Amino acid sequence: MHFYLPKLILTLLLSLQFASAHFFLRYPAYIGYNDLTQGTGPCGGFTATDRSAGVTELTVNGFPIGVTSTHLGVYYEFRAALVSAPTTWVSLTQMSHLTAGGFPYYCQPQIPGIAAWVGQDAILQVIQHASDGTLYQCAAIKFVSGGPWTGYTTSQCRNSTGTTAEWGYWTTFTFR
Ligand SMILES: *[C@@H]1O[C@H](CO)[C@@H](O)[C@H](O)[C@H]1NC(C)=O
Ligand SMILES: [Cu+2]
Repeated sequence: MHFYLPKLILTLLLSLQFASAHFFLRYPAYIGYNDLTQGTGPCGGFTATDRSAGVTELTVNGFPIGVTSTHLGVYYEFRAALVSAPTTWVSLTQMSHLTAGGFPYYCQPQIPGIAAWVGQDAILQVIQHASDGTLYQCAAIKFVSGGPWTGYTTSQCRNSTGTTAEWGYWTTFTFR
């Protein structure tokens, strides 16, 4: 029976890790998601310049960022970098503080792009400041002219009932 105890513990640990789940991008498509490495910047353990999961074209005059999250009351940062300068991150908005709801769905439907980057290979980064740390997701993107794009589906962009948020700059975070 000695052999069963380690296996049971391993199974329990794996299910706990799965249950923690953090957050992931619904739109645009992420470069990669790994619960165990999500705290590693800039892209949660994945290479920022990786284009292998596909490139999403985002209208520069407005596009959605939609996430699924297991955390309440978090702060989000939405940033972008060029593939040619993948460590220079530019904020697309102020920080977004979810004051209610946002679990499990949160979407900001009109994030502004960077007009000077239209046509260039770029990276979108979403940072979630959560009770269990700073978590990262990235997407391989390219800004295109036009927008705001409103043709998204609810599986790409939706809010949970009662979601409220405020924009601002915060240097200290209060977690729930
Ligand atoms: C989700 O809720 C936030 C906060 O109220 C709001 O700014 C945003 O527009 C909502 N998203 C959608 C898709 O309605
Ligand atoms: Cu978490």
